[in-house]
Amino acid sequence: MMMIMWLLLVALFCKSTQDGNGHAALPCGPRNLTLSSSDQMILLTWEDDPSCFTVHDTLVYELLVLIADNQEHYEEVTVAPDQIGSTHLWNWTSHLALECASHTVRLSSRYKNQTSPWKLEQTLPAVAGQNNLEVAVYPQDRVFQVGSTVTFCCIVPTGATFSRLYLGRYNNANMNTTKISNQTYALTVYLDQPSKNSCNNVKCETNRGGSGACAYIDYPPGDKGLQCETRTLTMAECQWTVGNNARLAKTRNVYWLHGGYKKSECKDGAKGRCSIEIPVNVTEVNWTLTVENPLGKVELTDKADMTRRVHMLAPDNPTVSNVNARNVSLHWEWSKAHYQSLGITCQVNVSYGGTHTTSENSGVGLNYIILKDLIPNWKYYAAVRCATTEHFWKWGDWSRSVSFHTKGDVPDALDVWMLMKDNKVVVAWKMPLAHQSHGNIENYTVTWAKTTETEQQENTTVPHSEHQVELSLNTKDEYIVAVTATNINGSSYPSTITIPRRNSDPTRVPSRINGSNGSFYLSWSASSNASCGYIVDWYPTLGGYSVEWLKVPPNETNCRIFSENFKDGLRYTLSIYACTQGAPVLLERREGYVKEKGIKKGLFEPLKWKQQDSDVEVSWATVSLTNQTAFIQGYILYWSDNNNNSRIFNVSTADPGATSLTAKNLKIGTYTFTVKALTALGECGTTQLSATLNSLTDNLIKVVIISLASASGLLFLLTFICCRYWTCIKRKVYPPIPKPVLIDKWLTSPDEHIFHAHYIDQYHQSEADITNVPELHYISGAPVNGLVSQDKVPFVHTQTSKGYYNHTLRKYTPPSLILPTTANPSQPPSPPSMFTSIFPNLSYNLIMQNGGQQFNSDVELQGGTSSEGSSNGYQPQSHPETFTLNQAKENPDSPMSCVSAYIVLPKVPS
Ligand SMILES: *[C@@H]1O[C@H](CO)[C@@H](O)[C@H](O)[C@H]1NC(C)=O
Ligand SMILES: *[C@@H]1O[C@H](CO)[C@@H](O)[C@H](O)[C@H]1NC(C)=O
Ligand SMILES: *[C@@H]1O[C@H](CO)[C@@H](O)[C@H](O)[C@H]1NC(C)=O
Ligand SMILES: *[C@@H]1O[C@H](CO)[C@@H](O)[C@H](O)[C@H]1NC(C)=O
Ligand SMILES: *[C@@H]1O[C@H](CO)[C@@H](O)[C@H](O)[C@H]1NC(C)=O
Ligand SMILES: *[C@@H]1O[C@H](CO)[C@@H](O)[C@H](O)[C@H]1NC(C)=O
Ligand SMILES: *[C@@H]1O[C@H](CO)[C@@H](O)[C@H](O)[C@H]1NC(C)=O
Ligand SMILES: CC(=O)N[C@H]1CO[C@H](CO)[C@@H](O)[C@@H]1O
Repeated sequence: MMMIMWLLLVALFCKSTQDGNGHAALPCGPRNLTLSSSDQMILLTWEDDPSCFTVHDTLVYELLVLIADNQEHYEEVTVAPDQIGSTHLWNWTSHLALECASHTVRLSSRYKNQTSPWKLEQTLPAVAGQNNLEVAVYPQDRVFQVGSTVTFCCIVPTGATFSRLYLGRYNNANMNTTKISNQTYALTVYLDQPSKNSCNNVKCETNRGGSGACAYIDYPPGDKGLQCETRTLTMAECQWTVGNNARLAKTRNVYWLHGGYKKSECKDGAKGRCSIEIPVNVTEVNWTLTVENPLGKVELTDKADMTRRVHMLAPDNPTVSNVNARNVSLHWEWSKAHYQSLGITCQVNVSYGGTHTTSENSGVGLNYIILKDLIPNWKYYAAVRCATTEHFWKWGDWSRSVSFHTKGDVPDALDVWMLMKDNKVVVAWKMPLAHQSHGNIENYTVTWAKTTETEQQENTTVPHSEHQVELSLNTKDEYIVAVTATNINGSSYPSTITIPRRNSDPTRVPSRINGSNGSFYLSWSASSNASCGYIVDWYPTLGGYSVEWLKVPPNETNCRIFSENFKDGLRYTLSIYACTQGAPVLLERREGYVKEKGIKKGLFEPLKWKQQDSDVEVSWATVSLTNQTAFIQGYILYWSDNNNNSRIFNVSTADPGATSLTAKNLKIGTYTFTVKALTALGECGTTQLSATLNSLTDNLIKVVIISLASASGLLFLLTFICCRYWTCIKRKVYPPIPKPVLIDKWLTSPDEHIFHAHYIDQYHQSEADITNVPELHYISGAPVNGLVSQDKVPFVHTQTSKGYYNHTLRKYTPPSLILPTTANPSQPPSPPSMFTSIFPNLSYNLIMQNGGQQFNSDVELQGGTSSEGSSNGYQPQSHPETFTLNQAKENPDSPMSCVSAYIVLPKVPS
């Protein structure tokens, strides 16, 4: 481009020279040329020679700029005929600072392709002449816009050698250094980054030292978003976002704010805010902000009425007065007189802990608010802020926070409930929470009376640490119980609950419930009784009287129960009551686990076993609920032959109440028996037993030997008695002694048996009751059972259950059971039958006695290794007192009446 221009110039020159030589020179030309400069701009003015007034055609001025004798720029300025005679202005901006090199302008005119002979030339010399002694860099302290390309120059003193010219904190890739003359070097830089904090240094280094200049690189003003408001109603406070030239803005931006007829210079404009007095009697004002810097200028406006832009200051000096238990009043002051005539809405934030509540009130010059619904004896913080009611603009600043403590009060009424379990009545209440107690609870008072005799009240006081009390109430009466909590301020309103008659409460079999996600979900059918809703309560089925409850509104018939006290593997009883005006009515009862847990190993310890022919009955005690960490659905018995354990057999029952299982058709040998409980979680509670089965013949031999020994013993006894009472026998040759054939009679007194079975069943937990029984009952039961059970062998072999036990008790309980309690005498049977009866009787004994005694006899007899079993059997016989007593009260029809007759006769002869 430059080249083309240059060629053009040369051509023109040649032409004009030619013309000059070949044609008569035109008199028209420029005169009074002046050359001046501003920064890097050359300003040129000139006039037309008076001879030009004769020209009635377009006049052309040719301008040529030379930098350090090199042609740099050529331009033609056309002057229209009507403009001839005026002063002409022309300007041109050099890429180089004018100080760096001499700038020469040549001016000539041309008219009708004829160049004027008048050529004017003026030169702006370089600042640094040939004789400067210092290194100099230009331009100095200039502001440049980011994105522009600028040229710096360095003038080297005569004799010095240039080494380097660069812009500090800039990437060298953006810089090119060129040589302009022997002593002048130029640096061209593309400015892509703004200066940081201060200017960038342009440095020039030579072998005789260096020098530099400061260059500010920044953006034109970028401020925006002017918004004005007022806080005092006298000053408008305007804010805006300062542009990204904040660094330059601080030093070079000039801010002016106009509003109506007011004008204000913003000294701190770089902070983005400025204030100006609000003009009087002007409603809507154009608020204008002008920002200017060497790179540019912006104008921002915001049209607004300041009465609609009130941003109130914080209320002063908030204070609390009239502090009561549930309300206080909060006052504050206004420092600005203008506010007192303003319609104000104030918002109070009342807080405690993480809880916040707000309340609002309005009024002209509002300066107080009453805070209601506060919690007694509670510490609060309050702060207030306000805004204009009409033309709400924004909330003002929050006042300082003020704290206060409400006065105490009596506690809130308690949440009371009851628990009726194990014939106990427990009245429980929920501990009042801090916001319910309104002061430290000192104690609780429980008052109760029969609903029929409410004037006869009883009461008890419970310390504050307790939250339930057991009452001893008559089960046949309905009671009303009231509980109050007392703190230093007095007692709460009494909360009452009606305790129903207990005996009227039918026993219900609870249905099962399974928890999920650590909770129970309950739903029930609506009850017309439930006038005040429902109460759901729950407690561990075993142990303790800690009850928890939940109240459910009448329109709901389901709920989910959570409790932090829930434990996995613990059975809970859940009850649903209808809330009525009187006593709560039990609707449903459930039992279940939040989450079932596998039952631990050894659940059935100690396992017992008993061989019956080729069968083995493995039995265990009823599984205690305490050990049931899951519902037991049944049991399974596995067995395997230890010597030939290739196969494992099993038998199972789905009866959770079963206490034995029978393995059938076993061979002689050692077996391992394993009993497991069946639960929803699988088989668990594994308990093992190893047993060696004897051949049946061994048992038979034992039975025969024992029977023989017993028979001979009895024979001996009879002989002894006969010898002793020989005379008597002699005298009473007749009547003949009746045979003991009336065993049947014992069996046919079912009433007694049933009663006794029942008795035992009911009190089997009591050791005392049982320990009185065993010996007598053992013997006397033996023969009967022996006789009968022999016929009923299959019965014994069936898998046993509770039902089975009850059954056997009723059917086979020997009359002797009645002995200890009813003192009904029963004759010991003949020895042989007693002995033979021992084996079948075992199961019976097991039932009747809960102690370890029967276990011993059982096992030993089974194993056939102990003599204790038989000694047990013999004991009653060696007990003369019992014997005679029985005889004395003997029924004459009884098989042994013969003997008793002999004994009694001497005393009461017939
Ligand atoms: C330079 O000339 C342009 C027109 O050519 C004009 O708009 C501008 O104002 C002039 N600048 C100065 C500083 O005279
Ligand atoms: C002036 O010169 C131009 C080209 O140099 C030419 O086109 C034009 O006709 C000439 N005008 C006169 C009046 O000679
Ligand atoms: C510039 O330097 C060259 C060689 O260094 C020299 O020949 C020339 O005369 C110098 N020009 C001026 C104007 O001093
Ligand atoms: C410097 O010179 C190189 C190559 O001569 C050119 O590509 C680059 O654009 C120049 N940089 C500037 C800032 O002029
Ligand atoms: C404002 O207006 C009121 C009445 O409209 C007038 O009395 C008062 O002088 C005015 N004030 C100014 C400063 O113009
Ligand atoms: C405010 O400025 C707008 C343009 O920005 C103009 O139309 C309006 O007339 C001005 N109003 C006043 C009161 O100056
Ligand atoms: C219960 O607390 C009240 C209030 O402090 C007290 O007056 C009363 O004596 C207490 N009763 C008992 C039994 O401690
Ligand atoms: C205004 C001004 O300087 N005018 C001068 C222009 O030049 C002529 C001579 O060339 C002077 O006579 C004027 O005074």
